[in-house]
This record gives sequence, structure tokens and C-alpha cells, in this order.
Amino acid sequence: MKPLVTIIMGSTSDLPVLRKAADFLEAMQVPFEMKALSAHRTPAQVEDFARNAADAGIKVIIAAAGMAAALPGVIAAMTPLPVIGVPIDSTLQGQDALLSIVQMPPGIPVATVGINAALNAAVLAVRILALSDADIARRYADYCASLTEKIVKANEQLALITDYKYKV
Ligand code: RP5
Repeated sequence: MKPLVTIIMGSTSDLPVLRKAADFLEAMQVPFEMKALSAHRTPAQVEDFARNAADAGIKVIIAAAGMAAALPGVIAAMTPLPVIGVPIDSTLQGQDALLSIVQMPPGIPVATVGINAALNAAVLAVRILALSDADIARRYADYCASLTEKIVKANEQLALITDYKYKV
């Protein structure tokens, strides 16, 4: 089984956040790999990964980092693949990482999700893959239906609350 998605993080200290992305890809039966590489501490290895990812069959890269979060942008500069950036709340409530990742120069985009929003990064990756994979598209449609069902059930529960005099 060859990975379609790489989850790459600046440090294994980011792993607790990235687990949500891994769990979702697992649930969608999308083959993925995980790596910890740093744009500042291991720049040569980051370049090696980024320049070879497309040829290795990777379709989407989820890149997460905290602080002066250069990793997603540096990877985006060295691959034609879509890169989804996850700012990690490591310092300054993640504002530093958010701005580092989202403010890319024209021509080199990083699709940036919210601070620590690893699940949304994986959902976006699945949406991209679903464009050309009917099985993934079907599983994703089932997931969306389950979200709708959850809200329908929540409203049924709200309707059962009867201990307010003015609730109609
Ligand atoms: C970033 O620095 C990492 O992505 C992490 O969020 C932060 C701290 O890294 P460690 O010092 O915990 O390895 O590069």
C-alpha cells in the first residue's frame, strides 16, 4: 500500500494535534505516512522529501508546525502538490504559526486551516482525493451524512427539554 497523503510535522511535540488528522484518514481508508522534519533543524531532509513527494505517488501534503512555522511554505516552494498547513499552538496561542503559514507570497499557496485544526486539514485532503477516487468520495459522503444525522439527533434532544415555562 503506497501512501497518498503525507502528514509532516515540525516536531513530534506536534503529534497530539496531528492525531486527529491521522484518525480521519484511517477512518476514510486513505493510505498515509507520518514524518517529523523541521525546516530549521533538518532543512536538507525537508528538501529531499518535498522534491520527491510527487514522484513517490503522494497526492496531498498536510504540513504542521508551531512558532516561526516555515515548514508548510518551504515544502510548498519545492513541490507542485497541494499543501495544507496546520498552525500549531506552541507559543502565542498559535497566532505566530498562523501568520507564518497563511501569509505566503503570490504563486506559492498553502491552504491554511485553523490553529490546531488538524481534522479539517484531513477533511480537505480527503475532498481533494475524492475528486478522482469514487470509493473515497463515497466514504466521504457517508461521513457528511453522519454529520447531518448528528445535528438532527441533537435537535430531537433539544425538543425533549420541557423544564422551561416559556420554551415553546
Ligand atoms: C516547531 O517548533 C515545531 O513544529 C513545534 O511546534 C515547535 C517546538 O518544537 P520542539 O521544541 O517541541 O521540538 O518547529
